[in-house]
Amino acid sequence: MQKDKSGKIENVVHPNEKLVKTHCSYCGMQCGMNLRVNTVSNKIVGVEPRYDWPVTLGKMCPKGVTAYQQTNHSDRLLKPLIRDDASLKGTKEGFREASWEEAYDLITTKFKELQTNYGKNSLSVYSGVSMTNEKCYLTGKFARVGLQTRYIDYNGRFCMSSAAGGFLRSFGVDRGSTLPWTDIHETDCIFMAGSNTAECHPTSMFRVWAVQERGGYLIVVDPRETPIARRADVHLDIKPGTDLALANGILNLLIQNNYTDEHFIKNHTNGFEETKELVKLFTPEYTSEITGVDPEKIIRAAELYGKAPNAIVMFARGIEQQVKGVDNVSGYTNMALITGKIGRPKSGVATLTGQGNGQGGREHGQKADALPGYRKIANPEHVKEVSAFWGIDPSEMPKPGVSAYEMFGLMEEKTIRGLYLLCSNPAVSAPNLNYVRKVMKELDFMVCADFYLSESCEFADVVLPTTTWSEDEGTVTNLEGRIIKINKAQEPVGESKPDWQIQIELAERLGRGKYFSHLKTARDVADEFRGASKGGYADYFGATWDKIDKQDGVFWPCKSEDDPGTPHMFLDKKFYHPDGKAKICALPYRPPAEEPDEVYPLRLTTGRVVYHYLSGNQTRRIKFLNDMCPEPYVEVHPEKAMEYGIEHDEIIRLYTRRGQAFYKVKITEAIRKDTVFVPYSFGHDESINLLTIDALDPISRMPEFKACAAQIEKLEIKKVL
Ligand SMILES: Nc1nc2c(c(=O)[nH]1)N[C@H]1C(S)=C(S)[C@@H](COP(=O)(O)OP(=O)(O)OC[C@H]3O[C@@H](n4cnc5c(=O)[nH]c(N)nc54)[C@H](O)[C@@H]3O)O[C@H]1N2
Ligand SMILES: Nc1nc2c(c(=O)[nH]1)N[C@H]1C(S)=C(S)[C@@H](COP(=O)(O)OP(=O)(O)OC[C@H]3O[C@@H](n4cnc5c(=O)[nH]c(N)nc54)[C@H](O)[C@@H]3O)O[C@H]1N2
Ligand code: SF4
Ligand SMILES: [Mo]
Repeated sequence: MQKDKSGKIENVVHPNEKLVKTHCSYCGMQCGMNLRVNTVSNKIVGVEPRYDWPVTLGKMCPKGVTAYQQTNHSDRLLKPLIRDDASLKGTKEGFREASWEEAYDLITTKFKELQTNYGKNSLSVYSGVSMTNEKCYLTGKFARVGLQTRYIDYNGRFCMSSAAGGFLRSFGVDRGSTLPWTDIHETDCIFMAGSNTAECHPTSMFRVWAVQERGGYLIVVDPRETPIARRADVHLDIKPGTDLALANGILNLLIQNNYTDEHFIKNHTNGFEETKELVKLFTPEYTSEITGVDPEKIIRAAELYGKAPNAIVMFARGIEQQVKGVDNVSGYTNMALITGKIGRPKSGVATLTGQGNGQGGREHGQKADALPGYRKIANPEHVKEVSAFWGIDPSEMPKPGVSAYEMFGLMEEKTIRGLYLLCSNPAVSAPNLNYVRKVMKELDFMVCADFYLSESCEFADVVLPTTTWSEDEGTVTNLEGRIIKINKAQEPVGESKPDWQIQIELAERLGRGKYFSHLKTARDVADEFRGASKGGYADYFGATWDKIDKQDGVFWPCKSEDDPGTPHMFLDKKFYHPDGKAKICALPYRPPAEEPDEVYPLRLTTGRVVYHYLSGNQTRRIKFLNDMCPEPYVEVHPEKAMEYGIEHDEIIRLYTRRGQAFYKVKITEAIRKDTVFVPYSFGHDESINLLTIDALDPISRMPEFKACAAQIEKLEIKKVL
């Protein structure tokens, strides 16, 4: 780093190196980075932050600064793998290297065989959103036009689907943030629920701290005293799974104390009166009874939010991964709608989108019910539009499928017999893993595309080596709704290929080449993809790569070449429901699917640590990150530890109705006494998802990762892990 004459920070370019402008491979922040590429070896050798990237201004977290080490890592899959010995399914053993031709031949034969014997819908696609928009779009087309199956869904079901459901209900549109991140530090109050922001979106923190430094306020809702909770003005230390009661309690106080915006409510919303009636029940005392939060704190939080001239309601998986995740989202969104703190700069609502392309990846047809541009398969007009674009007859468009977790149910009953898994590691990340692993093992035929041999690859018959984000180009939509450009820094390692290329080559072999063969480059896919989104409400048509480059990204909707995009949503106070009004939702409280009882008296919640990413398949291979956090642990409050007679670092058995695992105890005051927490980024016997519950939200079909009943057993004979 160096400063130019005006004091602006600039990146240094080292001799024999070039910098390739791109973004981090991991979370929805998509921090700006330059990959350093040696111009002699043409290999990635390091990283420098991008000081000129307006969202993150040169900031990066420990995962980001080591992300470049993925590309040339010795664990990279260099050639396709074929399993000859089916009895070894579920282990790393029994694979041999093969050529692409052999792998394609086997996949084509098996897929055709299954579809001939059991129908088109016997195949399924399970995808992820660490991929570019172009790849996500093509995966949807590959499933519906290439494989002609209705069964496609993706890992956003475990991640963003409750936020999506809540926003669709409240606003009629699902863009994760109603305002750009560059507004955050200028607001007067942040209400942050169920987000461990400092560990999961660390490069947002300078904007959050700036609010407090300017005299504004920070309210945090979390059962744990996370780093952001520690510095909050009010920390509402909630019992896991009870957010809806808290949201209703706060709404009641906002109404009783006249913090409402009558004009906004009357002209731009529906549903206020019913909601007002419903939340009357939620006095501070009653709310406290359900949530375990001190009533005084609830009153203080409502007052701070109510009084703030501008405020932003933010949330993440803590409130969304519940059986009432959609209701929680609408419940907290109600706060902004009744106070009119939305549809203007510095005020609004935002979910902290999880994966790198968690936003874009849910808009372009990888969801069981969706087509490009966020169109709906259940809508005949939408089917007509997309069919015409793809050149198929509307009658050929498969019907809506089922959600990611529900696909395992169909696999168990043999409705689905074949799986093409890409960009996800459900053998670690799905709930109730004993069941999921058993079902994956029993599949007739499974393909897994990844760049490392993940725990899920262990169940595959064929493993296909894909490229990392640094070996291909395309666009990603960050947590603001800003479409940004990922650039290629290096040629693919070994024989790995980008996912889009693999799908085109497979479609050709399956006899569906006429719908795919015109696509030769990532740019061709990008141009088709922009066209496919045109006219949908997630319209990317005007977001050309040139414009993205010139404008530091383009916020959707962006409908035409001369449309600059939409950083702030609803500035015209027009919501996307047919009458242009937002919906204030009256939402009765209901408890989590499983409440603690005598046998399972603890509340188990799960989540993340700063050093690992999701299932950990990428970050557990990076030495620095693994050194910092080599194994999972269970957080227990000191009083609870005393009750069980267990000590720090002692290994205990943690169990629920579904499974068990052994963890080291981490005694910490930064958790509620009735709650235990385990990070989920670890495989095999260490996976906390062996214990989690598979209860789903009725609307989003999101599993309740954040709350179930558990028990600890102190081991008589000390165990060494
Ligand atoms: N370091 C790191 N960063 C990441 C990721 C990662 O794996 N590692 N993953 C990315 C992805 S895909 C995602 S989805 C995001 C997730 O980002 P977050 O949602 O911030 O992460 P989590 O740890 O899942 O959960 C957040 C918090 O919810 C709290 N919580 C648990 N139960 C409840 C509850 O009932 N109510 C409330 N209010 N809070 C509760 C937990 O104590 C936890 O502190 O992070 C992204 N960033
Ligand atoms: N208990 C518990 N479980 C959870 C959660 C929780 O909070 N608690 N959170 C849930 C959430 S929010 C999420 S997002 C899920 C995520 O869970 P997963 O979907 O399993 O996420 P990843 O670990 O990112 O898996 C992505 C896999 O694809 C590979 N990969 C990365 N990029 C590409 C690519 O471009 N192409 C291909 N083909 N492969 C690629 C990676 O190496 C990795 O093996 O976990 C969910 N599970
Ligand atoms: S905050 Fe997210 S995008 Fe930024 S460096 Fe860390 S993991 Fe990467
Ligand atoms: Mo996520």
